[in-house]
Amino acid sequence: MTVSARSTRRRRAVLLVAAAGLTGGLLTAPLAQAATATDGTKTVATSAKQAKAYKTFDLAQRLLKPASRAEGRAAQAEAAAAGRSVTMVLRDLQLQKADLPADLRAQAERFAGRPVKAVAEDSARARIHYTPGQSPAGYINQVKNTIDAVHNTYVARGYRAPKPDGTRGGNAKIDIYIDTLAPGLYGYCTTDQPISANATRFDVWAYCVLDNDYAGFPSNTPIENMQVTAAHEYFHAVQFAYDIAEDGWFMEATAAWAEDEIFDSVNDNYQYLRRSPLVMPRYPMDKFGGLHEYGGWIYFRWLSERYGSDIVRQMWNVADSSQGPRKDRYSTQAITRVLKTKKLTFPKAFALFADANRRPKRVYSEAVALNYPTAKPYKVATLGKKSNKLYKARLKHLTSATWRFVPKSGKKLKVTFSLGAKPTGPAAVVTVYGKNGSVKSKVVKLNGKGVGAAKVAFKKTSVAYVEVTAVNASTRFKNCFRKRTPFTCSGKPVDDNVLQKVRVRVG
Ligand SMILES: [Ca+2]
Ligand SMILES: [Ca+2]
Ligand SMILES: [Ca+2]
Ligand SMILES: [Ca+2]
Repeated sequence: MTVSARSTRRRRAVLLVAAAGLTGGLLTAPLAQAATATDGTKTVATSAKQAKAYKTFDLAQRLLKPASRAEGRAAQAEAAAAGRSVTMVLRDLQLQKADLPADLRAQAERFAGRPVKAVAEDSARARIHYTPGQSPAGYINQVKNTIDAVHNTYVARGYRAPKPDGTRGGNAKIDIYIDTLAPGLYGYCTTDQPISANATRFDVWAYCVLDNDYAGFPSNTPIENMQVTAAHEYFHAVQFAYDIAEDGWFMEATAAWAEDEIFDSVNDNYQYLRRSPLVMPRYPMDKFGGLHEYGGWIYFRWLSERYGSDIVRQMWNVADSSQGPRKDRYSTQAITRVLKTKKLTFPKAFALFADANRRPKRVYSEAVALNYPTAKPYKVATLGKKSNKLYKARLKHLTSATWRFVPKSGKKLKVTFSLGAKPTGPAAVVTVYGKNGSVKSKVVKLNGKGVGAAKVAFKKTSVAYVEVTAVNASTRFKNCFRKRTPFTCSGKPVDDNVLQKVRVRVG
């Protein structure tokens, strides 16, 4: 198989995956068949493919141009339940457009196209389009200043600027349209750069739409909502200059992470921690849907606080598609590559992250102020002298389990591990929480079979408890870009439910 054929297939599959889970109300079999008939030139067209494209079309239409407030709210709930931001729905629409019949394609261009506005004014970095009288006094200047500041911050940090769009919107600057969005919609960035069905590079320009006033949103001030939307959405515009077809969880998690990099005091991304590895450690970190892909921002925050925030830019550089399929990597490949430059394997870093999440208030800079949540341990047991117990778990990929052992008697706790062979991504950390507030962690050395041991203090006079955290940090996926899964590379995880055994003995 040639590289370009592989790439073509992979991207086509991505687009199908992206729409999985949506329930398009208008979708019917006859429509899908009609699409097939209209689009007779496509050799690879299938009704399943067109059905996906039609679902995306349907959801995008109800999100952007709802027939009623109720329909708009229902569409937003549907998109949110499937974990889809408007930006991601429109990305999928753009990537799937070739699968729509010509009349629907034309309709999509009308409802998802650039809004038409009376006035255009340039800021240093962007062109702002608006209708006079639709926004509060001073708002347009605030948008100009915000977009310029956001743009300058990303570029100063070494990110690519959004790609020039020729003369669309009047000049090559990125266009920001101020529109009266459907209630509940914060804004979005999308592209109208054509992407052919057999494209192998996915670096495209962007344009963005922001609300006219951000009035009536449940939390934060209108200006804060404009700022945090600009930071998040403009980061998508930056991502598009690398790879608009990158893994969805990686796009959303790093965009939610970026909100804090620009407007650290707004903390809108705090709400997603409920759907993050902090609170749900046994839910695969890369699983797209149900807002979990936003919750993944905490992983990039942990990496940033530990290794500096440039680490995320380094990862996007590796994920870049603009040099073609031979250099293009997907999310976990890019992360692994960059971690290696920090002398870390993916499993070791994931185990350190999982262990750190046991005590967020001692780890994350904002955890005390914002009251970051923590998960309960997987299991808690009190152990005394001569205790000898075996614990088992079957973890999915990119998840962890933590056992907490409380001393009743004895001096030392010996923990032996058998976590599965090295390619299945095992790693473990043992942490002793002292009664005086001390915390001592050690990464367990595992051999090629995933076998290892650790011995730690366990006297009840000085030790409050010991926590043993084991991870399945497998990043092996089968049939990348061919399966329709919500995981990395839309592939099938290879190492889910590997048996992991932890034996504890008190001496
Ligand atoms: Ca432009
Ligand atoms: Ca509004
Ligand atoms: Ca913050
Ligand atoms: Ca990529």
